[in-house]
Amino acid sequence: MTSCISQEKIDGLKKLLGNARKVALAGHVHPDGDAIGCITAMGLYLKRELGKDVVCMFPDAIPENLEFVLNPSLRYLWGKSEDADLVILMDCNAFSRTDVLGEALAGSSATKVLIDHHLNPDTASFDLVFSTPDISSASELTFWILKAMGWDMRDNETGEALLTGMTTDTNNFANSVFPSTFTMASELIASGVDRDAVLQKIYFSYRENRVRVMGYMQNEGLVILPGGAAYMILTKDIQKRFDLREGETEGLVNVPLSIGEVRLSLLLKEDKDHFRVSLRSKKGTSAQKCAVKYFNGGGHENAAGGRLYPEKDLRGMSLEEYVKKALLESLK
Ligand SMILES: [Mn+2]
Repeated sequence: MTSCISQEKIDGLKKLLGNARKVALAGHVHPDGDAIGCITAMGLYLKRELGKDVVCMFPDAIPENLEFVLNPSLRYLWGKSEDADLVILMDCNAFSRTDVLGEALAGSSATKVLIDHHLNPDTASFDLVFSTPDISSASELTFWILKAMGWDMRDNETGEALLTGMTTDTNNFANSVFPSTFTMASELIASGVDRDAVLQKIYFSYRENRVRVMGYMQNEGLVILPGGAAYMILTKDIQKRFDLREGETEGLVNVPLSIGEVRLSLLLKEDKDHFRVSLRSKKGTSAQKCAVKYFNGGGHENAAGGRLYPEKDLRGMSLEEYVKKALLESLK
Protein backbone atom coordinates (compact mmCIF):
# COMPACT_ATOMS: atom_id res chain seq x y z
CA MET A 1 0.00 0.00 0.00
CA THR A 2 1.14 3.51 -0.66
CA SER A 3 1.95 6.15 1.93
CA CYS A 4 -0.63 8.59 0.51
CA ILE A 5 -3.32 6.35 2.06
CA SER A 6 -3.28 6.78 5.82
CA GLN A 7 -5.88 5.47 8.24
CA GLU A 8 -6.71 9.09 8.97
CA LYS A 9 -7.54 9.76 5.32
CA ILE A 10 -9.57 6.57 5.01
CA ASP A 11 -11.55 7.59 8.11
CA GLY A 12 -11.98 11.03 6.54
CA LEU A 13 -13.30 9.51 3.30
CA LYS A 14 -15.70 7.24 5.20
CA LYS A 15 -17.03 10.26 7.07
CA LEU A 16 -17.52 12.33 3.89
CA LEU A 17 -19.26 9.37 2.23
CA GLY A 18 -21.42 8.89 5.30
CA ASN A 19 -22.68 12.47 4.95
CA ALA A 20 -23.36 12.16 1.22
CA ARG A 21 -26.52 10.77 -0.36
CA LYS A 22 -25.47 11.43 -3.94
CA VAL A 23 -21.90 11.11 -5.21
CA ALA A 24 -20.59 12.37 -8.56
CA LEU A 25 -17.42 10.82 -10.02
CA ALA A 26 -15.58 12.77 -12.71
CA GLY A 27 -12.62 12.10 -15.02
CA HIS A 28 -10.41 13.89 -17.54
CA VAL A 29 -11.03 14.93 -21.13
CA HIS A 30 -10.43 12.15 -23.70
CA PRO A 31 -11.01 9.49 -21.02
CA ASP A 32 -8.63 6.54 -21.18
CA GLY A 33 -8.84 3.05 -19.72
CA ASP A 34 -7.56 4.19 -16.35
CA ALA A 35 -10.12 6.99 -15.98
CA ILE A 36 -13.00 4.77 -17.07
CA GLY A 37 -11.73 1.84 -15.00
CA CYS A 38 -11.26 3.61 -11.68
CA ILE A 39 -14.49 5.59 -11.98
CA THR A 40 -16.50 2.51 -12.87
CA ALA A 41 -14.96 0.55 -9.99
CA MET A 42 -15.52 3.31 -7.46
CA GLY A 43 -19.06 3.77 -8.78
CA LEU A 44 -19.87 0.08 -8.36
CA TYR A 45 -18.45 0.03 -4.84
CA LEU A 46 -20.35 3.14 -3.73
CA LYS A 47 -23.59 1.92 -5.24
CA ARG A 48 -23.48 -1.77 -4.35
CA GLU A 49 -21.65 -1.71 -1.02
CA LEU A 50 -22.67 1.68 0.37
CA GLY A 51 -26.03 2.16 -1.34
CA LYS A 52 -25.18 5.60 -2.73
CA ASP A 53 -26.86 7.38 -5.59
CA VAL A 54 -23.93 7.55 -8.04
CA VAL A 55 -23.38 9.42 -11.29
CA CYS A 56 -20.23 9.02 -13.44
CA MET A 57 -19.35 12.07 -15.54
CA PHE A 58 -16.92 12.44 -18.45
CA PRO A 59 -16.26 15.52 -20.59
CA ASP A 60 -16.44 13.59 -23.87
CA ALA A 61 -16.78 10.16 -25.45
CA ILE A 62 -14.54 7.17 -24.81
CA PRO A 63 -12.81 4.94 -27.38
CA GLU A 64 -15.04 2.17 -28.70
CA ASN A 65 -12.66 -0.60 -27.64
CA LEU A 66 -13.04 0.50 -24.00
CA GLU A 67 -16.82 0.54 -23.96
CA PHE A 68 -16.81 -2.91 -22.39
CA VAL A 69 -15.66 -1.32 -19.11
CA LEU A 70 -18.85 0.73 -18.74
CA ASN A 71 -21.18 -1.07 -16.36
CA PRO A 72 -24.90 -1.22 -17.18
CA SER A 73 -25.83 -0.79 -13.53
CA LEU A 74 -24.19 2.66 -13.42
CA ARG A 75 -25.37 5.97 -14.84
CA TYR A 76 -22.86 7.78 -17.10
CA LEU A 77 -23.10 11.37 -18.34
CA TRP A 78 -21.13 12.67 -21.32
CA GLY A 79 -20.23 16.35 -21.57
CA LYS A 80 -22.57 17.52 -18.83
CA SER A 81 -22.58 17.54 -15.06
CA GLU A 82 -25.14 17.03 -12.33
CA ASP A 83 -25.22 18.38 -8.80
CA ALA A 84 -24.20 16.03 -5.98
CA ASP A 85 -23.35 16.19 -2.28
CA LEU A 86 -19.85 14.87 -2.88
CA VAL A 87 -17.65 15.09 -5.98
CA ILE A 88 -14.69 12.72 -6.45
CA LEU A 89 -12.27 13.71 -9.20
CA MET A 90 -10.31 10.67 -10.38
CA ASP A 91 -7.23 10.11 -12.60
CA CYS A 92 -7.03 13.86 -13.05
CA ASN A 93 -5.00 16.45 -11.11
CA ALA A 94 -7.26 19.51 -11.47
CA PHE A 95 -10.84 20.44 -12.41
CA SER A 96 -9.44 22.34 -15.41
CA ARG A 97 -8.55 18.97 -16.97
CA THR A 98 -12.24 18.09 -17.12
CA ASP A 99 -12.77 20.62 -19.92
CA VAL A 100 -16.49 21.45 -20.28
CA LEU A 101 -17.25 20.07 -16.80
CA GLY A 102 -14.53 22.10 -15.08
CA GLU A 103 -16.37 25.29 -14.24
CA ALA A 104 -19.47 23.62 -12.82
CA LEU A 105 -17.40 21.18 -10.77
CA ALA A 106 -14.95 23.74 -9.38
CA GLY A 107 -17.77 26.15 -8.54
CA SER A 108 -20.08 23.57 -6.98
CA SER A 109 -20.78 23.70 -3.26
CA ALA A 110 -20.27 19.91 -2.99
CA THR A 111 -17.52 18.47 -0.80
CA LYS A 112 -14.57 17.56 -3.05
CA VAL A 113 -12.17 14.61 -3.01
CA LEU A 114 -9.21 13.95 -5.31
CA ILE A 115 -7.91 10.46 -6.17
CA ASP A 116 -5.01 10.78 -8.61
CA HIS A 117 -1.48 9.83 -9.62
CA HIS A 118 -0.36 12.78 -11.80
CA LEU A 119 2.29 15.33 -10.84
CA ASN A 120 1.29 18.73 -9.41
CA PRO A 121 -2.20 18.03 -8.00
CA ASP A 122 -4.32 21.13 -7.35
CA THR A 123 -4.68 20.20 -3.67
CA ALA A 124 -6.12 23.60 -2.67
CA SER A 125 -9.37 22.85 -4.52
CA PHE A 126 -10.14 19.71 -2.49
CA ASP A 127 -11.27 18.81 1.02
CA LEU A 128 -9.46 15.47 0.93
CA VAL A 129 -6.60 14.38 -1.35
CA PHE A 130 -5.23 10.93 -2.22
CA SER A 131 -2.37 11.64 -4.61
CA THR A 132 1.00 10.10 -5.42
CA PRO A 133 3.00 9.68 -8.62
CA ASP A 134 4.61 6.55 -7.13
CA ILE A 135 1.90 4.19 -8.28
CA SER A 136 0.98 2.66 -11.63
CA SER A 137 -2.42 4.21 -12.12
CA ALA A 138 -5.44 5.81 -10.53
CA SER A 139 -7.02 2.35 -10.78
CA GLU A 140 -4.29 0.90 -8.58
CA LEU A 141 -4.70 3.76 -6.11
CA THR A 142 -8.45 3.10 -6.08
CA PHE A 143 -7.81 -0.61 -5.50
CA TRP A 144 -5.80 0.16 -2.34
CA ILE A 145 -8.32 2.73 -1.14
CA LEU A 146 -11.22 0.30 -1.59
CA LYS A 147 -9.29 -2.42 0.24
CA ALA A 148 -8.59 -0.02 3.11
CA MET A 149 -12.30 0.84 3.16
CA GLY A 150 -13.09 -2.84 3.69
CA TRP A 151 -13.90 -4.03 0.15
CA ASP A 152 -13.95 -7.85 0.15
CA MET A 153 -13.04 -8.17 -3.59
CA ARG A 154 -15.93 -10.54 -4.22
CA ASP A 155 -17.38 -8.28 -6.92
CA ASN A 156 -15.41 -9.30 -10.02
CA GLU A 157 -16.94 -6.56 -12.15
CA THR A 158 -15.28 -4.00 -9.87
CA GLY A 159 -12.05 -5.99 -10.03
CA GLU A 160 -12.16 -6.24 -13.82
CA ALA A 161 -12.57 -2.47 -14.15
CA LEU A 162 -9.56 -1.90 -11.89
CA LEU A 163 -7.40 -4.46 -13.69
CA THR A 164 -8.31 -2.88 -17.03
CA GLY A 165 -7.33 0.62 -15.86
CA MET A 166 -4.01 -0.54 -14.46
CA THR A 167 -3.25 -2.63 -17.55
CA THR A 168 -3.88 0.21 -20.02
CA ASP A 169 -1.97 2.82 -17.97
CA THR A 170 1.08 0.56 -17.63
CA ASN A 171 0.85 -0.47 -21.27
CA ASN A 172 0.40 -4.05 -20.05
CA PHE A 173 3.12 -3.94 -17.38
CA ALA A 174 5.68 -2.15 -19.59
CA ASN A 175 5.96 1.14 -17.66
CA SER A 176 5.20 2.74 -14.27
CA VAL A 177 5.10 -0.67 -12.60
CA PHE A 178 5.77 -0.90 -8.85
CA PRO A 179 5.89 -3.92 -6.52
CA SER A 180 2.41 -2.94 -5.34
CA THR A 181 1.18 -3.17 -8.94
CA PHE A 182 2.00 -6.87 -9.16
CA THR A 183 0.44 -7.42 -5.73
CA MET A 184 -2.76 -5.79 -6.94
CA ALA A 185 -2.84 -7.91 -10.11
CA SER A 186 -2.07 -11.04 -8.16
CA GLU A 187 -4.85 -10.42 -5.64
CA LEU A 188 -7.41 -9.61 -8.34
CA ILE A 189 -6.60 -12.69 -10.40
CA ALA A 190 -6.68 -14.86 -7.26
CA SER A 191 -10.10 -13.45 -6.43
CA GLY A 192 -11.46 -14.55 -9.81
CA VAL A 193 -10.89 -11.70 -12.28
CA ASP A 194 -10.28 -13.19 -15.74
CA ARG A 195 -7.12 -11.43 -17.01
CA ASP A 196 -7.15 -13.27 -20.33
CA ALA A 197 -10.64 -11.98 -21.02
CA VAL A 198 -9.54 -8.44 -20.14
CA LEU A 199 -6.51 -8.61 -22.47
CA GLN A 200 -8.68 -10.05 -25.22
CA LYS A 201 -11.04 -7.08 -24.97
CA ILE A 202 -8.32 -4.41 -24.74
CA TYR A 203 -5.70 -5.61 -27.21
CA PHE A 204 -7.27 -8.17 -29.53
CA SER A 205 -10.52 -6.58 -30.57
CA TYR A 206 -9.44 -3.69 -32.84
CA ARG A 207 -10.60 -3.01 -36.36
CA GLU A 208 -8.31 -3.67 -39.34
CA ASN A 209 -7.90 0.12 -39.84
CA ARG A 210 -5.87 0.39 -36.68
CA VAL A 211 -3.22 -2.05 -37.85
CA ARG A 212 -3.14 -0.40 -41.28
CA VAL A 213 -2.70 3.14 -39.96
CA MET A 214 -0.06 2.06 -37.42
CA GLY A 215 1.93 0.53 -40.30
CA TYR A 216 1.42 3.57 -42.52
CA MET A 217 2.59 6.02 -39.85
CA GLN A 218 5.68 3.98 -39.00
CA ASN A 219 6.59 3.65 -42.65
CA GLU A 220 5.68 7.06 -44.05
CA GLY A 221 5.13 9.39 -41.12
CA LEU A 222 7.94 8.73 -38.67
CA VAL A 223 10.70 11.37 -38.46
CA ILE A 224 13.78 10.61 -36.36
CA LEU A 225 15.94 13.55 -35.31
CA PRO A 226 19.64 13.27 -34.54
CA GLY A 227 20.14 13.17 -30.78
CA GLY A 228 17.30 10.77 -30.01
CA ALA A 229 13.90 12.30 -30.65
CA ALA A 230 11.16 11.06 -32.95
CA TYR A 231 7.83 12.47 -34.06
CA MET A 232 4.78 11.67 -36.15
CA ILE A 233 2.00 13.98 -37.31
CA LEU A 234 -1.39 12.37 -37.79
CA THR A 235 -3.18 14.90 -39.96
CA LYS A 236 -6.92 15.13 -40.53
CA ASP A 237 -6.33 13.80 -44.04
CA ILE A 238 -4.70 10.62 -42.79
CA GLN A 239 -7.39 10.18 -40.13
CA LYS A 240 -10.02 10.48 -42.84
CA ARG A 241 -8.25 8.18 -45.26
CA PHE A 242 -8.15 5.39 -42.66
CA ASP A 243 -11.61 6.23 -41.33
CA LEU A 244 -10.12 6.51 -37.84
CA ARG A 245 -12.23 6.55 -34.73
CA GLU A 246 -11.41 7.77 -31.23
CA GLY A 247 -8.68 5.70 -29.57
CA GLU A 248 -7.59 3.75 -32.64
CA THR A 249 -4.03 5.12 -32.57
CA GLU A 250 -3.60 4.40 -28.86
CA GLY A 251 -0.07 3.09 -28.34
CA LEU A 252 1.37 4.48 -31.58
CA VAL A 253 3.45 7.06 -29.70
CA ASN A 254 5.23 4.25 -27.82
CA VAL A 255 6.51 2.52 -30.95
CA PRO A 256 9.50 4.81 -31.75
CA LEU A 257 10.86 4.27 -28.22
CA SER A 258 11.59 0.67 -29.22
CA ILE A 259 14.47 2.09 -31.30
CA GLY A 260 17.66 2.07 -29.22
CA GLU A 261 18.69 5.69 -29.81
CA VAL A 262 15.24 7.23 -29.41
CA ARG A 263 14.67 8.75 -25.96
CA LEU A 264 11.72 11.03 -26.65
CA SER A 265 8.71 10.35 -28.86
CA LEU A 266 5.97 12.75 -29.90
CA LEU A 267 2.67 12.15 -31.65
CA LEU A 268 0.59 15.08 -32.91
CA LYS A 269 -3.00 14.31 -33.79
CA GLU A 270 -4.90 17.04 -35.61
CA ASP A 271 -8.19 18.01 -33.96
CA LYS A 272 -10.60 20.89 -34.64
CA ASP A 273 -8.53 24.03 -33.96
CA HIS A 274 -5.55 22.33 -32.34
CA PHE A 275 -3.31 19.27 -32.27
CA ARG A 276 -3.60 16.69 -29.52
CA VAL A 277 -0.12 15.95 -28.21
CA SER A 278 1.19 12.68 -26.77
CA LEU A 279 4.73 12.40 -25.44
CA ARG A 280 6.70 9.40 -24.19
CA SER A 281 10.27 9.22 -22.96
CA LYS A 282 12.82 6.81 -21.59
CA LYS A 283 14.19 7.21 -18.06
CA GLY A 284 16.49 10.24 -17.84
CA THR A 285 14.50 12.30 -20.35
CA SER A 286 11.37 14.15 -19.27
CA ALA A 287 8.26 13.90 -21.42
CA GLN A 288 6.48 15.85 -18.70
CA LYS A 289 8.75 18.92 -18.88
CA CYS A 290 8.46 18.98 -22.66
CA ALA A 291 4.65 18.85 -22.40
CA VAL A 292 4.55 21.68 -19.88
CA LYS A 293 7.04 23.94 -21.65
CA TYR A 294 5.96 23.55 -25.28
CA PHE A 295 2.55 21.91 -25.45
CA ASN A 296 0.23 23.43 -22.81
CA GLY A 297 0.13 20.12 -20.99
CA GLY A 298 1.55 17.88 -18.30
CA GLY A 299 1.30 14.35 -16.95
CA HIS A 300 3.89 11.89 -15.76
CA GLU A 301 7.68 12.00 -16.05
CA ASN A 302 7.78 9.51 -18.95
CA ALA A 303 4.24 9.79 -20.33
CA ALA A 304 2.63 13.16 -20.85
CA GLY A 305 0.23 14.99 -23.09
CA GLY A 306 -1.08 18.38 -24.04
CA ARG A 307 -2.36 20.54 -26.86
CA LEU A 308 -0.75 22.69 -29.54
CA TYR A 309 -2.73 25.67 -30.84
CA PRO A 310 -1.02 26.64 -34.12
CA GLU A 311 -2.46 30.18 -34.16
CA LYS A 312 -1.23 30.99 -30.67
CA ASP A 313 1.84 28.79 -30.23
CA LEU A 314 3.79 28.71 -33.48
CA ARG A 315 4.73 32.43 -33.54
CA GLY A 316 5.71 32.46 -37.18
CA MET A 317 7.37 29.05 -37.22
CA SER A 318 6.09 26.18 -39.31
CA LEU A 319 4.58 23.24 -37.42
CA GLU A 320 7.62 21.07 -38.17
CA GLU A 321 10.06 23.79 -37.11
CA TYR A 322 8.25 24.22 -33.80
CA VAL A 323 8.14 20.48 -33.12
CA LYS A 324 11.83 20.02 -33.92
CA LYS A 325 12.82 22.93 -31.67
CA ALA A 326 10.68 21.65 -28.81
CA LEU A 327 12.06 18.12 -29.06
CA LEU A 328 15.72 19.05 -29.49
CA GLU A 329 15.61 21.51 -26.59
CA SER A 330 13.92 18.89 -24.41
CA LEU A 331 16.73 16.40 -25.05
CA LYS A 332 19.34 18.71 -23.49
MN1 LIG B 1 -4.01 7.36 -15.24
